[in-house]
Amino acid sequence: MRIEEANPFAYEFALARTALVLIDMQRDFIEPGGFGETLGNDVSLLEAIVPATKAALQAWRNAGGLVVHTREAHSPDLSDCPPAKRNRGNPTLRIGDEGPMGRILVAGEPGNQIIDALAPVDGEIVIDKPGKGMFHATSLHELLQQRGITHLLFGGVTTEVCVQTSMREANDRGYDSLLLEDCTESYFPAFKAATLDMIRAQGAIVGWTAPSAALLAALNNAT
Ligand code: TIU
Repeated sequence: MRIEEANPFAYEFALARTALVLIDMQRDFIEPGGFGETLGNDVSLLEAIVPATKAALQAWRNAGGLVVHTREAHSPDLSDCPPAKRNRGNPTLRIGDEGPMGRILVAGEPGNQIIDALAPVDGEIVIDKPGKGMFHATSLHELLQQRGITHLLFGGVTTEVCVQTSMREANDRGYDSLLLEDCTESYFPAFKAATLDMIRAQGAIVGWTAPSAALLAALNNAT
């Protein structure tokens, strides 16, 4: 398959070798009362990408593509949360503190669940990651290698933090990655715009970007 409209040039992928990766579409970042809000952010901005992300997920599922969901999640004893991460800044609640949706950024808590609209279904990979990047301290690279995955389509939040970190990690591991422009968002619109630019600069130094409609069209044309 080929996404002609991708930037900085056309992106080619084989369905069987490609995974759709949705980064951290969890209540902690998207709903009030979670980690995103404790850091001082207006979380309402992030909701806007849910319809396009849901449509891309549905089309990808219909095509039979592999789906990966990640969650930024720490174990309840916080043994995988470095003090530097927990203690930085001046949030209203820190990682592990009790908040309105349970303990902040802790696995299994209500706030740590992926939002209902994008909830994983049987057969999809769900990765709890203690870092910003999806390969740090996870088994994801091995799981993708076992399945012969070479290409990754990304959506999720936030663009310049967990999404960009994961794309850079993927780049160094040899994956060809494309970020779906309307399926990712930041609390800072200028940071989203800058991230899209820096990903595709210098001849796709990190990867490609494209609107999700271009992916849907490629999938439609293939059937
Ligand atoms: N704060 C922020 O923009 N993001 C994060 O802390 N994690 C993710 O991006 N998932």
